[in-house]
Amino acid sequence: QEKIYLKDYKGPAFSVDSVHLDFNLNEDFCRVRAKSAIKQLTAGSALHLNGVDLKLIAVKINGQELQPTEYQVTAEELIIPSVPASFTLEIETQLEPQNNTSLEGLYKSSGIFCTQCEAQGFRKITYFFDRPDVMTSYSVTIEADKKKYPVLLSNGDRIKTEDLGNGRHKAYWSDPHKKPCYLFALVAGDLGVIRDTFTTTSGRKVNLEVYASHGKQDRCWHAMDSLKKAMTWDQDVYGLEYDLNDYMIVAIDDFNAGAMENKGLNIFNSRLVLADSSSATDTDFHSIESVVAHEYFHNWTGNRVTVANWFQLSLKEGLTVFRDQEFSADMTERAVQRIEDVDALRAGQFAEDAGPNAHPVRPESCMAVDNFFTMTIYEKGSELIRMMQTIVGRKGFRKGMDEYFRRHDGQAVTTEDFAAAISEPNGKDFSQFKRWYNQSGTPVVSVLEKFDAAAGEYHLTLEQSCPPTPNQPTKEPFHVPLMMGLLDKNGKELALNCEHITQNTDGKHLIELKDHKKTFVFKGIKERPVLSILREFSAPVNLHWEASEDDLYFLMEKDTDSFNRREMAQKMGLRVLSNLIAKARKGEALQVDEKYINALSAVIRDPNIDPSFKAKMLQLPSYAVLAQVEPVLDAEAFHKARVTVRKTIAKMNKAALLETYRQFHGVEPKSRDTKVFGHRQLKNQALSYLAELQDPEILEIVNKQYWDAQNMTDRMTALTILADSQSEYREKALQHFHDEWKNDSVVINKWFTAQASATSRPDVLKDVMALTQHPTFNLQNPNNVYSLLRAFSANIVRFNDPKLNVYEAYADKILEVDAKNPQVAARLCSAFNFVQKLDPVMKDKALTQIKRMVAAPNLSKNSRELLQSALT
Ligand code: BAL
Ligand code: ZN
Repeated sequence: QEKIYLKDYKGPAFSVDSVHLDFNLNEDFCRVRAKSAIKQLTAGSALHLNGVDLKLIAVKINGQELQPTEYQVTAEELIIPSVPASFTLEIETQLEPQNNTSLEGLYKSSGIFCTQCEAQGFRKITYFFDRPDVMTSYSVTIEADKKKYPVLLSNGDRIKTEDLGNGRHKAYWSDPHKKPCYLFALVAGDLGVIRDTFTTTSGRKVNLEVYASHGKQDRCWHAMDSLKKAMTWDQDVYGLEYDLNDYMIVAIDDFNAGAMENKGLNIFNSRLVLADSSSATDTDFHSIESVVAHEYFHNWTGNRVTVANWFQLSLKEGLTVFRDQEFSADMTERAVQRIEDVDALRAGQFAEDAGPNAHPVRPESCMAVDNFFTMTIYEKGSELIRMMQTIVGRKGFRKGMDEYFRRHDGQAVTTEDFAAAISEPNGKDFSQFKRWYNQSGTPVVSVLEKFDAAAGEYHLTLEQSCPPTPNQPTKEPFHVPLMMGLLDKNGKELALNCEHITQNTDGKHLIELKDHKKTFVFKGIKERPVLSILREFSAPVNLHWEASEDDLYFLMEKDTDSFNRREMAQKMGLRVLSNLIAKARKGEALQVDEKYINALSAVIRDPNIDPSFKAKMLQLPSYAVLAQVEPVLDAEAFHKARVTVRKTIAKMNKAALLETYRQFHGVEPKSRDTKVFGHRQLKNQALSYLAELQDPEILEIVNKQYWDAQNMTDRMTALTILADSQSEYREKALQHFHDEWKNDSVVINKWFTAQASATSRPDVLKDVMALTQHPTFNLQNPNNVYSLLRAFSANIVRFNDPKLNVYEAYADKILEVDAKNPQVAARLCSAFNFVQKLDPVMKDKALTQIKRMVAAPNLSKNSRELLQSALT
């Protein structure tokens, strides 16, 4: 299997003025007729059209059917060596959507026909230029049985629907905006719908529709509200309006990813649409709001301006993640949102960047384009956009975005084009900054401080480096924007008198580190200041800073930057945990540092800290972060250390935690206000700390919360605690949850995850494998696979249990999934990202399984690419 390279990219040799697609949908086959108006851009070019798993029925040029000698069909292409300069091409293909288990192209989910074309699914529908830089206008007709498929949808404007008189009907759609084929969509089925309208600033009345299976309409209103909020926000913040008369969202049960931004017809995984307070947690509501917004924002960043080739994926994904993160920050609490985004970046993307599949935000090569949908492209990509905004300020960034649309609306462009549109109107030079797009790995910035009392000078030396990553042994220095401040002993901001420090248009003080090493001198400093650096996590770097404990505790309490207050709590938490892990590995007794416990106890008892922020302050560093910073991934030692700290905190604060719990428990249980969300988060966190005590009195409270819960957040918190216990209440609660939700394809996934995530139970592997055989589990449903198998691999403690043969059982499942659905299998492969961190025995076990999978004869290129790299 061959790699493709960015350096080989060539623009298209043909353009397509328009395409008409006619679908004839039946139970056992689907006929597709595609009629395109094509022009040669490079004279004498042979026509190469992409197509996979298609049965070709006929090819016509200008109405004349071609003889088989006039074209060639390979496993991946239809080639017509000689074509006129301008011509009409008609292609008829036949597909079997009912047998399409890859969930790419046209397939069936619970009796509904639907499509997923990004990245390369369109080639499973018809032979076409399946590349994003060929943009054309589409008209579509869909014919199907009227009773079984009353709803027939595609992109753009609804033209009409005809009753064909024979029990069948036909819908006509036309999309006025040119688009690449990855944005094509079709849905046909018997669906329920809710409707609303939105009037844009310039007066366009847009019909909004959210479709889901019958009986689920009541759970669609939150998605509808989120859509309207997103439409308003994009007008207010970027002056961007919607450009069609209809905006449709369809919820589908079997969907590889989260959602898809097809023009005017978003198709969503139903877990990211359906929600009410009895079936969805606060976190679900939040995710739905942010993903609905994300897909909506793509209408401009992705659809109106798209990517020239898939190596540029971050052009639209990084930018759109950045936009959805900013939207969420405006809808909720900015500091808390930033903490959550950075936690996710660190746990997932930093691990990816340190593992065998590290790649640049703009990659140079790949085997499977679908493997580009990574946290590096999305989340690190978003950080790159954020750094640009930090450097030019918000106003400057808006000016750059306006320029981006002025230059590139209707085009397929590159990350270079984006950087130019932001930097040029702001008079900034981004030539060094662009290294962030080409160099993989998480840079390290080391901090060295010196205070010269006699001269009244504070010297800050910053040195950057970046560890080697696949194909990139050495790196050039990055352009790193570091937001910073200096505090006096009372926590007051000091005036910064330093010639190299800049203030952006938002009033934030910035060091723009461009050199490998540089010392910044601050003058007029009378007392040793306390440094606060990397405020708001202004760059995706690892900071190496041996700050004193006193300074860390001081900043935890007093920093004016909320992000850094919590960051210092994490930093202290890591020091404490690392110390305990080292002791656990030597078999020594574990005792938690008293100062640390006192600091966290003070946080618990401080009535002036906002509850949602307090919940973040009290979180210990995750296992995923420990796995990165520790030299060896020793699951047992990690678990011992973390549980010891949590237990000690609970023991020292039992009364205060119970008080917190009682203060907020049962208050406004149905409210979805951000404030109430924060209260619930804090009181449930108090409960989960208390549960570490394994005290019968506490378990009774947990059990009561399960049975009395008036919302899913409370119910799931209790179930998750019970599922990880040996409590007598465990089985009854799990059975009840199962019986209640076994027929609900979305909610039952929570039941899988609760069991797969248990860290203290020794037999999680047995539980998980038994669940794969459970009647409610379907290995062909991506949500089932993710919520059970992927959740299990994220359970670092049990997944890497040296006493069990987890890797072998997991590899069996990857192979089973891979045979049906390569994209889903590939997502499971990241479980082996930490292989280099394992001790020799465990590493050997993991590598044996990786080799076994790579040797499997029919392994997909998606899984092969990810696994193979772990061996090199
Ligand atoms: N384009 C794939 C789904 C998303 O990122 O919106
Ligand atoms: Zn996206």
